[in-house]
Amino acid sequence: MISYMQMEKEILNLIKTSLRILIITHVNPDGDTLGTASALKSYIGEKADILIQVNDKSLYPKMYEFLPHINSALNFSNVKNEYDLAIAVDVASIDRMIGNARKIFENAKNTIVIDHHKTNKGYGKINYIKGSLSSASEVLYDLFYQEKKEITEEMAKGLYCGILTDTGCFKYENTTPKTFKIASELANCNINTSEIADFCYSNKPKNLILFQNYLVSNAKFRLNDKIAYTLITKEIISKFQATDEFTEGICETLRSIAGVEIAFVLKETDLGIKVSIRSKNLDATKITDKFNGGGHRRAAGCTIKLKNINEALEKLIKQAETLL
Ligand SMILES: [Mn+2]
Repeated sequence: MISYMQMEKEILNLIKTSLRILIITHVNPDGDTLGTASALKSYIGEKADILIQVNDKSLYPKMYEFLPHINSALNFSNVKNEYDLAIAVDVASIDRMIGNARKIFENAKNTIVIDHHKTNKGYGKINYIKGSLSSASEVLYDLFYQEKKEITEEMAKGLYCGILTDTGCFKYENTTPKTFKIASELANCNINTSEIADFCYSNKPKNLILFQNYLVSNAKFRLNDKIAYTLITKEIISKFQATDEFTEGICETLRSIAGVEIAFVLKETDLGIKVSIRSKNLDATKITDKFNGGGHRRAAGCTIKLKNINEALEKLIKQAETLL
């Protein structure tokens, strides 16, 4: 095992010596993967591109378009295989890279993984993974700190967005004194923190709110209300013309109910039933481990290879009962 310090040196060196660099975000991109990618591109400059794993620009979560460079990011239809360094940010496993993203990553001469998922086993040449940090953005801040490079306003915007969204506005238990300290440093870089919060949280499509309210009012409960869940069928998705970003936050709402220990959101997809889990005190990865998923103690996910959503639900509840 090489030390973090050695890794930091090697990463900074690879960034300097590589000619073409591709920064890759995870599928269903969120504020952390996009914020980290944006900040890293701001740092590297011209010779780096960002790949967001969608077929077309209309599928980016629109609220994050305020981030520098996200508007000009590549997608599956216009990315070329011409990079000598590929950097995955916030991508917990190589399975979170699909289509040509994975091919380009595997073909690159050098590969770096920058992440904070405890379940990340490391699939790059350099695996800069810090499982105790709140967000990939916090990990990237550590790298910049080592370089003793001044954080520009552009870089700060991305890093702050990643930290804000992955800590649920500094509410989750991944928020440490160090997180606040970094947030304070970033706030000193001339960014407008209240405006960033508005972009992330007060800028949602109308249909998203209607869709989420529908799902919350159709939530069901088990085990004396310790388990809460809601089911997203293909029918509901088409009724509200819901994109992936529409489901963000529903599971947190269910978990926020008094007495609920664990919340599930199940969604029908072509690959099977996609599951999000949020918990209060239980280790959610103990459930997702059974289905080849991953994540964090209080926020995890997996895809159950079944067609029937109710069948998948019963499997999950059975696992949850063993923990409760
Ligand atoms: Mn993250």
